[in-house]
Amino acid sequence: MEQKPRGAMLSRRGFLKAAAATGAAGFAGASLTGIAASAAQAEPAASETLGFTYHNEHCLCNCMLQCTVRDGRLAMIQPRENEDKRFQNVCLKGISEVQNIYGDARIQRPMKRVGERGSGEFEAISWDEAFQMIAENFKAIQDKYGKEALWIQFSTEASQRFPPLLASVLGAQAGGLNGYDMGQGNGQIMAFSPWIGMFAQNTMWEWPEANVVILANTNLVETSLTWSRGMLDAQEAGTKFICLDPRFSPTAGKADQWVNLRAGTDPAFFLGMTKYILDEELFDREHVLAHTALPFLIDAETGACLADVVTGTDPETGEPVELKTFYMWDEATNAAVPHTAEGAVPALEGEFTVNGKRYVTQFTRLRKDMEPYTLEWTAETCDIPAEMVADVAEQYAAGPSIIDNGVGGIDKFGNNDVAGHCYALIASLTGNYGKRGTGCGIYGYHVTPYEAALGAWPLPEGMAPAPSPQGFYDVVKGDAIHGAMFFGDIPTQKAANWNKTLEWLDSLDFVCLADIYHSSVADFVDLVLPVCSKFECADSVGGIKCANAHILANLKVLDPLFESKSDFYIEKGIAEAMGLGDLFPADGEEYARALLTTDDPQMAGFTLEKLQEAGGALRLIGSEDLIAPEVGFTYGTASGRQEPYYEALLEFGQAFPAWEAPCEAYPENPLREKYPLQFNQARSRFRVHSAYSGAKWIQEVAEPCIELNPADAAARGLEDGDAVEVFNDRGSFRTVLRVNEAVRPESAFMVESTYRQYLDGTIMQSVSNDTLNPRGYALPFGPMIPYNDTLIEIKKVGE
Ligand SMILES: Nc1nc2c(c(=O)[nH]1)N[C@H]1C(S)=C(S)[C@@H](COP(=O)(O)OP(=O)(O)OC[C@H]3O[C@@H](n4cnc5c(=O)[nH]c(N)nc54)[C@H](O)[C@@H]3O)O[C@H]1N2
Ligand SMILES: Nc1nc2c(c(=O)[nH]1)N[C@H]1C(S)=C(S)[C@@H](COP(=O)(O)OP(=O)(O)OC[C@H]3O[C@@H](n4cnc5c(=O)[nH]c(N)nc54)[C@H](O)[C@@H]3O)O[C@H]1N2
Ligand code: SF4
Ligand SMILES: [Mo]
Repeated sequence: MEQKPRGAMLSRRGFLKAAAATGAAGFAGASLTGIAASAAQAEPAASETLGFTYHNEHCLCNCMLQCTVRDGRLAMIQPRENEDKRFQNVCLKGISEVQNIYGDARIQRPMKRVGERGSGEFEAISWDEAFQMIAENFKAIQDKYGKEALWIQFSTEASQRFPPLLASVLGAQAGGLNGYDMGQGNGQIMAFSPWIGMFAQNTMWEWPEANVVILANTNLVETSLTWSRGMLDAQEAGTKFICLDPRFSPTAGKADQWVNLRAGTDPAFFLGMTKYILDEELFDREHVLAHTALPFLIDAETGACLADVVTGTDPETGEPVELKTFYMWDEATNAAVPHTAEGAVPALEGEFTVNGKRYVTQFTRLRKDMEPYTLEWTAETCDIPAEMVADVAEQYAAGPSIIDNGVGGIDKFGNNDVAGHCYALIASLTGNYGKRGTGCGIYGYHVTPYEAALGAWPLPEGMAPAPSPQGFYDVVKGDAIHGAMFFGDIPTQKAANWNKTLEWLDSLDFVCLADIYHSSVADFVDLVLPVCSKFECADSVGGIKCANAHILANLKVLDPLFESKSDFYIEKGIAEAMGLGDLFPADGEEYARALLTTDDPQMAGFTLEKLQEAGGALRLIGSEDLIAPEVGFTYGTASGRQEPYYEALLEFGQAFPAWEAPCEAYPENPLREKYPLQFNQARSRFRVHSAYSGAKWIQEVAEPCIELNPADAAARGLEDGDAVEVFNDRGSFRTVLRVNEAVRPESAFMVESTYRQYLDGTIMQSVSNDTLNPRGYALPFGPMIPYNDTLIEIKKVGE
């Protein structure tokens, strides 16, 4: 998941909160004792040592691990003792690392491609040769085409140890917008102020204060594995969970109510709820008048807001800002008055004439815009009973209610922002935003309100990556890039339609991959480099990060296995070969100390030694309370109110959210005759994206497969266990079929991103849709890749 907005939002608040906490003792001392006690209990034998590290970021858990090394080999993983049991976690994947890090899927040495792209023919070379080869190619490309013609991108998981430096040092492009995970955020963000609105502003620990939590597009119990306790605890406290999912997911199984809507129709469901809430007068009139822009006047014809604009100064940044005064209709004086006018009696609905022009309130327009979305229309569009829509609307409106959206499902459809916009609208309308037990956004990931501001490694002034105006999804469609280095498999993941991406890869002068595992793209690059896992370091420390209200250290458990090196030493090796090695820290310790040098009071007195003594984790000072401060009713929007009417989107017909069908996977698409199945792709508790695809113990319980409803399998003469080909006009891949009633008819389900060696040499991304919604470019996080907005057909291999 993209982290920038979360950091940007949390660092300020976390900072303020820490500053306010006086004399609160950190957890560090206490956890020290805990670690010592647990180590004593474990009574390591003479040949055993204990080491500590943190684990995956991209399962959203960052578990702190205690690792036992026996006779030089990783032998046991346990959760690190923690005073706060919410942070004492491990899962099957973590435990099974004792097998996985030695597993077959590890890249073991630098390898240069000698055969055709995709042939998998490589020859081992030395690190010196590898660094020389990279240096020569990088230099040639940058000399010929300019510095920015080189693309150096880290996958999220690969960037979790030391912050990357190489793209800055070389002035290369480092990757622009994400293209995933932020689609619903695109639609929510503007209602509650810039840079707030993608992640919920409060945390899941507040869920017990809600009567209802709607889980939309999230399979929380698998994709926020260790935080699913937040759901179960709230359920025990009486909170009701309603899960919207076309599939009977594990989360739907744990929820109190399941809405099995058709994929891609979440906006329709919420629009139907909104119309019902308006018709039945279930909205919160007082809240709407006091805290939203819905009473504001807009031009009855054009929809433009009646407003005065002046330029003021942002009190925090000192930057000039546009300040807007909107107008409401005051029923006391029968005149338009500024929205800030004291003592006004604003009209919620109606048409009024101001200076000879006709104006209506936003609310009046809302009623009109929602007219098409009757219960019957909603029921038909979502393929669910009309009563279900009315029932969920009543429960939600009664409140206090929360919408927890994940970033799967609709986020991977062309109409994702409309869904997010719907959440913002319905929350504003029913008073379910601002007060305790209410809210919307992503909760599964962001489980604490704290984020510390780590220090940085100082580079010479102005040394930064080249501006990267495009996301990877656009770069692969152009010819601006001539060489690339990927830390982690970017190409098969960050763009849909693999065959097009492959054409782009073929057009490059040089491509290099640094990865721990033999991920799918490995066979298509010129040079493959072995990276060590988070259990292995050349120095005593290999990474420092902030997560889960702690500063975490990736401490040495083992020396790097095989011939692997850390990403840091690979970057440094390349820089040295290019004569730029002096710009890098000498070693891990020096980098770690730079990151721990900060004036953030939450980290006061934190040193590498203290982290080592404490078993690789120190609780941020003043971070005991995981419930965020009440969100309240003042926002950074133009009016300071909740603003679910997006004037900026008038040109797209989306000032209020309006139904828009998915771009490919909609029922009436004539393409359905050829490709009748919608392709639902999600994540699972058995993997972290592609990671663990090659883990033997995991493979025993979770082999890659595509799942079909029994009716769809029977209609194609397919049986459980058949080898199948999945295809459309973009491409195809092969896998095994499993029949599962949990899958909605007319769709197929698969966990994304298995390595191609487990898909008979094919790539799942071959079929996915790369058509971007042009509106995306006008939205804060850019366009999103509609992976799930994909139609496919399935047949037996060889038929
Ligand atoms: N274990 C593990 N955890 C992870 C990850 C991982 O790889 N492994 N990856 C992390 C990352 S980067 C992400 S993006 C998150 C994603 O995690 P989530 O936000 O939970 O998203 P998904 O798992 O993609 O899909 C969630 C559910 O949406 C359902 N769905 C599909 N289409 C629709 C639809 O149109 N409407 C609705 N309402 N539901 C639909 C799917 O059936 C699925 O059950 O997980 C994170 N957590
Ligand atoms: N078809 C389809 N495609 C999708 C999605 C989908 O639903 N369907 N989902 C999208 C989403 S939401 C996301 S977040 C992305 C995620 O997909 P990825 O970007 O692949 O996920 P990550 O877990 O960030 O990165 C994984 C890669 O980094 C490597 N890696 C792990 N740790 C390290 C390390 O320390 N160093 C180095 N050098 N490499 C390391 C792994 O082996 C793997 O190659 O996929 C997107 N792509
Ligand atoms: S993979 Fe498992 S052990 Fe590792 S961080 Fe995620 S939940 Fe924790
Ligand atoms: Mo993601």
